[in-house]
Parts: sequence; structure tokens; C-alpha cells
Amino acid sequence: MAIERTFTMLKPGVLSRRISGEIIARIERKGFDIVGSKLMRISRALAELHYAEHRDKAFFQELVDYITSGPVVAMVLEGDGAVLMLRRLCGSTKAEDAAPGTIRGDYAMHTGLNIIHASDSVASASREIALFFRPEEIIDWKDGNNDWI
Ligand code: 3AN
Repeated sequence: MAIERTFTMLKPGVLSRRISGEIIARIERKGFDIVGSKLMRISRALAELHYAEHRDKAFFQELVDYITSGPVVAMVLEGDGAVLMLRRLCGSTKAEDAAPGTIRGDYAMHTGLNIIHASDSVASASREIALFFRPEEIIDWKDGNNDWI
């Protein structure tokens, strides 16, 4: 597979439940390289842009309310086939379909509170990374000096 970048966001429930370390540990253990990471409180405008494809859905307001209700951890991850690999690690969108062993399967009871966002394609990943990160906030640290990892 090709090296890709994907965007992930740990939703507000992660910080309030004090489980950000556990979730990030799963992401790192899988083998993703974290090349961008920041704690941020996102504005309604940014949330609406990020979820623009869902503007007409019944759950849109609830989704924007939730995502702006507290800080999120926004991250850029890199790895072989990173987009699909992260989607698999997160599990299905619907809480009742998310298999045990996946992040959503292990940590979420409700679809609207499914704790983590993961880009659904390489194109969405580039769009979302550009919404949340400035180029200089992304650090490509796999420079050949850390092959011992
Ligand atoms: P995913 O995040 O898995 O790509 P999307 O893009 O269909 O799923 O939905 C974006 C977010 O909207 C989900 N992560 C979830 O929080 C919320 N959502 C999706 N479907 C529903 C639903 N039926 N009811 C409530 N919230 C939903």
C-alpha cells in the first residue's frame, strides 16, 4: 500500500472521560506515525465546514453541538494505507455495529457520541487536514534518524 495521511479527531467525550491516553495508545500501538497533534476547541463555523456533507441530516445540529461542547484532540496520522487502516481500527459508525476490539466498539454506546472521527477517503483526509492544520504544524519526523524504533 502507499503511504497516506489521514485526519482523526478525538471527540469531547474522550477528554471528559480521561481516556485520551488509552485511545492514542491504540493508535500508536497499531503503528501509525503521529505527524500532527493539538488540543483545540473548535468553533461552530469549523464544525459546520468539517461536517458539511451532513448539513441536511436530522442529526446535524446535535453533531455540531456535541463536537463544539468541549476540547477535541485533532491529529494527522501517517502510514501505509492510513485512511482505511484507521477506519478499521475505529470500527463502524453505528454504535450497534461497531465490533468489540475496535475503538468505537470498545468505548461507545451511542452513534452520536462515537468518540472518534476518521477521514473516509484520501480526498476527505486532505480537505480535513487543511481545515484543522497549518502546513508548519505537521512534522514529518521519520527522517531516517529513528530507524531503531
Ligand atoms: P463516520 O464518522 O464513521 O465517517 P459519518 O460521516 O456518516 O460517519 O457521520 C459523521 C458523524 O455523525 C458520526 N461520527 C456520528 O458522530 C454522527 N452520526 C452519524 N450517523 C448518525 C446518526 N444516525 N445519529 C446520530 N449521529 C450520527
